[in-house]
Amino acid sequence: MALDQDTFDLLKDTVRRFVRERLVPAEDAVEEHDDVPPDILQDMKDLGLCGVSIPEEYGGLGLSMAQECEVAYELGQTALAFRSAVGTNIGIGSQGILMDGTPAQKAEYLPRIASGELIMSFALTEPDAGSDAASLKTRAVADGSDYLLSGSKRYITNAPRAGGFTLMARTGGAGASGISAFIVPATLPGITIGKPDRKMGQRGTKTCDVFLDQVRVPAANLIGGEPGKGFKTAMKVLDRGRLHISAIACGMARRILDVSIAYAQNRKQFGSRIGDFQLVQAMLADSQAELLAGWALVRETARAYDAKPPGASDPDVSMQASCTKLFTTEMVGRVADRGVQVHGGAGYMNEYKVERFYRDVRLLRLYEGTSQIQQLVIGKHLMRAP
Ligand code: COS
Repeated sequence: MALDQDTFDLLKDTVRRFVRERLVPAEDAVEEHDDVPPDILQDMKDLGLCGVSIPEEYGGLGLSMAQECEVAYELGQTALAFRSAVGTNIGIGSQGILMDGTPAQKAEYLPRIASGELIMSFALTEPDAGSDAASLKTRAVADGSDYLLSGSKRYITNAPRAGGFTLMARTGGAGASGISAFIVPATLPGITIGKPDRKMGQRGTKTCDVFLDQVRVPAANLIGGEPGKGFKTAMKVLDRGRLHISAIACGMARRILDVSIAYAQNRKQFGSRIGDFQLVQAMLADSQAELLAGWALVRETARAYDAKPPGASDPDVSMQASCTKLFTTEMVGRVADRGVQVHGGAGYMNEYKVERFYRDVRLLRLYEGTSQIQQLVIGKHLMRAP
């Protein structure tokens, strides 16, 4: 699946202009009100951003992973809350249905997710199951032609905005093979949305707990129609998500570098622009080199991702996706740290964008698998090699 090159070039150009002309000027409002203005969210939906990863037959734009990463790179160059508002529809909320859903599930949900009419969240994490996702406790007990779901989910991105959840629950015994994935409409009786989380950064992104108390979900909403497949679905979704986050990390590194260069060109000390001092140039140069390396890695891994059969998992590609997330999210952390350093004392002041971005990028090393989980995935893969 891929959009033809000419149409894609047009789309990318439109997104780039939209980011510069519409989103960047709204960054301060997002920070101040801790929300994405509804008219901007609507514009993002109208641009088709909720459906970039969904095939055209279901109303999406049908981008390849490589093309999606190019779009994510553009979206990464502004407050990360904008990307987050549509990010679960693009990735972790929709892809389980696309990869493993039945034809009826795809036909029912994907068009509404692609248009943004339905905001879909991904509910895997729980209070006692974060990195150790296979230990999740939310139970789904068969009851006639339904399942009854009870448990709690934590830090669920977009839950306050969501019309539905791709939700992992335990239908069988302990471990990964006892987990199933469900499509759970947010309006079902027994679902309670918790208070919005107060976070270090990324103001305007919405996360909270989701509680389920004997929520009656039709068996028809079991993704793929077969229990016990949910953990693998979640892992495949995360492989893809990790690449998307990597592209976002590179986009944000680009933005931080741009604001740091602009500052170094304007700020004068000792009678010169600070950017004329070699010690400042060294910081900018390190960030530029690391950004180029990270972005090349994203493009190469996205190419490998697109080369495998759609929806299939390939341990080599999973390992590469983990390498890419590990490198790029750690890289943007270093770029942000240097960005603050280039700004000197001003970099610690919240009227400078770099202070905000420094806090915002910290999350990238945590969600969709911490850096340490990426190291584990890579290490395990290497130790399996013959
Ligand atoms: N694609 C498809 N299948 C996968 C897979 C992948 N990327 N990764 C693992 N699996 C399969 C394994 O092949 C195994 O299947 P079999 O039992 O048939 O062999 C099964 O899933 C269990 O895998 P494994 O034993 O490796 O699972 P672990 O419990 O050791 O967990 C980690 C693996 C730690 C990698 C996983 O729990 C993880 O990614 N944790 C982080 C969760 C996360 O990212 N949370 C963020 C939430 S969204 S913000």
